[in-house]
Amino acid sequence: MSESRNTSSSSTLEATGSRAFNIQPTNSFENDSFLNTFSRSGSSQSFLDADQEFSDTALSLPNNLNPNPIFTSAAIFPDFNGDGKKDKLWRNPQTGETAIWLMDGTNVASQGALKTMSSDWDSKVADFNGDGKTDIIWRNIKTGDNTIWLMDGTTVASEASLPNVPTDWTFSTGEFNGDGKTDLAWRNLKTGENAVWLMNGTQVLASSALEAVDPSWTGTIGDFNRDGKTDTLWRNKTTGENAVWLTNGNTVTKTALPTLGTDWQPSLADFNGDFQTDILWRNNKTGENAVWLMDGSNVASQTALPTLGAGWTSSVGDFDGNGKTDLLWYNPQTGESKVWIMDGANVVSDTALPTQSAAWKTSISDVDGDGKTDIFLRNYETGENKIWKMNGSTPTESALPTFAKEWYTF
Ligand SMILES: [Ca+2]
Ligand SMILES: [Ca+2]
Ligand SMILES: [Ca+2]
Ligand SMILES: [Ca+2]
Repeated sequence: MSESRNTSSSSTLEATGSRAFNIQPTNSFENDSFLNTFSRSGSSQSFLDADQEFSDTALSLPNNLNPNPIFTSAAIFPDFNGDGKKDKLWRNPQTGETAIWLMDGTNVASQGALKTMSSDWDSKVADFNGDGKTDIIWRNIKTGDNTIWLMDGTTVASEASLPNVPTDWTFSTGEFNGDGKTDLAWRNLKTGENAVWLMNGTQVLASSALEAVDPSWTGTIGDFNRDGKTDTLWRNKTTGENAVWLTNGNTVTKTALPTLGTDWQPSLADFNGDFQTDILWRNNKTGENAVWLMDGSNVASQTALPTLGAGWTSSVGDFDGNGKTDLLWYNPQTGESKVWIMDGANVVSDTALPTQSAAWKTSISDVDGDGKTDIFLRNYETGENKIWKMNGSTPTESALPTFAKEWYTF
C-alpha cells in the first residue's frame, strides 16, 4: 500500500474543490447487479448505519424488527417513508424517469413519480440527514456533477447540489463518524487517491484525504468491529492479497489478511449475528465457497461451504429474521434459486425455491417490516412483478402490479 498522502494538497479532495473517487463502481440499475446486493450500491455499504443501533447519538430505533443493522438501515435498503417496510426505487434507463413504490407488505401502498434524470446520472441510496428515511444521491458520470435528494416518502423534501468531482473519481456511501448520517468515500481509480466527505444532510461538513492505495486494490465497505463506523476490506485483484483497515475518525489501523487466489471474490455479510462483518468467498471458476468469520480484523475461522456450480450467484438476506445473514442463490441460466439458512459457517438448511423462467430477476427487500427478508421478483420480458414473502426458506407468493418492462428496480 502506498505512503500516506494526507499532507499533499494535491491529493486532498476539498469539499469546494474538483477532485473525487470510488470504492464501488456500480450502477444501481444494471440488471446483472440485482442479486449481488452487497456489492452494488445498496449492498457493500452493508453495515454503514450500524450506529443507529449502537450510538447514543442515533435517532429513533428502526421500525424494522430485524436485530441486525444491516437489514434495518434506511441507508442500505430503501425505506423512503421510514416505516420499516422496505420500498422500491424504479428507473427507466431509456427515458430517465424515476419512480417509487412505497410497500406495505404485499401491497403497493402508494406510487409516486419523481423528477426525470437522464441516463447520464447514476444513483445510490443513503440517509444523509439520519431521519431513517432513505435519500438519493445522483452523480453525473459524464460531467462529475452531484446532487442529493432528501426524501420524505415519494416527495423530494429538499434538493441540493454538491461540489463537482471529476469523473476519474467514483464514490461509495459509508458511515465514517458514527453520527447516523451517511458519508461519502471517494476513490480515484486512476491515481489510487482516496478521500472522505463527512455529510450533514446536503452539506459537506468536512473533507479529508485518506492514504492513497494503488488502483490494483479494490475497497469494500463494512463495519468489522461493531463501532458503528465504516471500515474497509481491501483486495488486490492482481495478487490476491487482502487487508482490513479499521477506521475511527482519522485513525486507520491496518491488518493484512491471508492471501486468496484471484479467482475468489468476496461478499460481506454477518453470518453469526455478532454485528461484526464476515466474508463470504466464492470461486467463480470452481464453484467453491468459503466463509471467514471475522472478529474485528482477525480471521477467527475459515470454513469451506458446499460447492455450487459456477453458474450460481449469491446475494445476502436474512430470511428467518434472526440477525444472522442467510444466502439466496440464483442460477440465471436455469432460473433455479435456493436458500441457505446460515448459522455462523454452518449451512443449517438448503432449500430449493420454485424454479422460474430466467426472465424473472430477483431482488431482496423486507416489504412488511417483520425482519425477515422477502424476495421481489420482476419479469423483464413482461413487466410482471410478484413477491415471495419469506418465512425462513418457505415462500408465499403474491402478485404485484405490472410495470412497463423498460423499468428497472433493485
Ligand atoms: Ca417504507
Ligand atoms: Ca433521510
Ligand atoms: Ca456520518
Ligand atoms: Ca438468518
